[in-house]
Amino acid sequence: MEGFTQRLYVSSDAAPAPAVEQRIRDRLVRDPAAERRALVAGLLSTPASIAPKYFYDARGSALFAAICRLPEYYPTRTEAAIFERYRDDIAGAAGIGKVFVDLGAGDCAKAARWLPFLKPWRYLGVDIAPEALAPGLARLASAHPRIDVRGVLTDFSNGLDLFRDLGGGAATFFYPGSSIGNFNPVEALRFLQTLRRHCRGAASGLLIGVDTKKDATRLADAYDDAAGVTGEFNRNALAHVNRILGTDFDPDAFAHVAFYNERDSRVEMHLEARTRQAIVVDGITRTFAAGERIHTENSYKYAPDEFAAMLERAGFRNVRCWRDAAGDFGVYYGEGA
Ligand code: AVI
Repeated sequence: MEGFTQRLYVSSDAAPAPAVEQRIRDRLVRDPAAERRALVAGLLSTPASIAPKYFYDARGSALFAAICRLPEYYPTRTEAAIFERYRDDIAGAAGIGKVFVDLGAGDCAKAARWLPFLKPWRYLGVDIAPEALAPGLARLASAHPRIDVRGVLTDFSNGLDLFRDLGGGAATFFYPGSSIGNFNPVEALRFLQTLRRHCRGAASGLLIGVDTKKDATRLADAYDDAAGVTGEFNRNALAHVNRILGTDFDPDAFAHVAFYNERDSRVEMHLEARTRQAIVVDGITRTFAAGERIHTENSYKYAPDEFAAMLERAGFRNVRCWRDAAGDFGVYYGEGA
């Protein structure tokens, strides 16, 4: 069901805070049969694939949080350091008093650091999962009673329509964590164009964090850590698939494989059968030969001039980029024209 629930949401210090559900507009299109069909088709194809969204059940989300703290996984802390160091400068580029749209908000923690600097009149957290978003919104609302705190549940890998949520004014779109890298370049450009269409002139804009192309060994290590956390994260997709399809994958029968594909500028993750595996998928026996792989993720990397050009192709103007001293990660702001 779509729409904020009946009672009007009034943001004022005197009014009681509305319940969390009232702040969240549910736009998730739930079609479990179609999702199941796509998942089965991916497993029965050669090469087989599982979409990366199947990493993120409760255990997978906890493993991803652990990945973000790993010594080898530099993107999260490098981006955070760029934000800390250039916060005033970035806020000066983005401007204050707009709608702050947090794409892939999770528990809203990354965005929370920006609110005192950008002073939005409305915060809009957008995510596919209500579990972290609802408490995150509640925390923000109680810490910032003057901000109109709202959420939208949607899967924006299938497109985005937030026009009704922007209140007709300028907005700052925030898309951190190099999540854009999990789209292929064609999808990424399309998504940036969609964001650009949501912008109301140059007062709106996009603040986005993107991982940079670099030495293949460092990239491979970031996705294949010594403690094996990313391997567990990758294998956990099989446990999640088992629950959805009733299959009997043994996650430990698959090895985690991660490498940088230099030609396509992407880190690839795969699960490789250690021995022959025969899995019944929807009544069909799918045999994986020893050494056969299931492709689970691509994470595209961009040189700063490439990504700035992509933002410009999508229609953003006056693109600026802030980087760490080693040039490992880029934070970009582009004005919506
Ligand atoms: C969520 N996304 C940006 C991460 C990435 O780096 O592509 C997912 C990830 N996969 C393995 N480690 C991190």
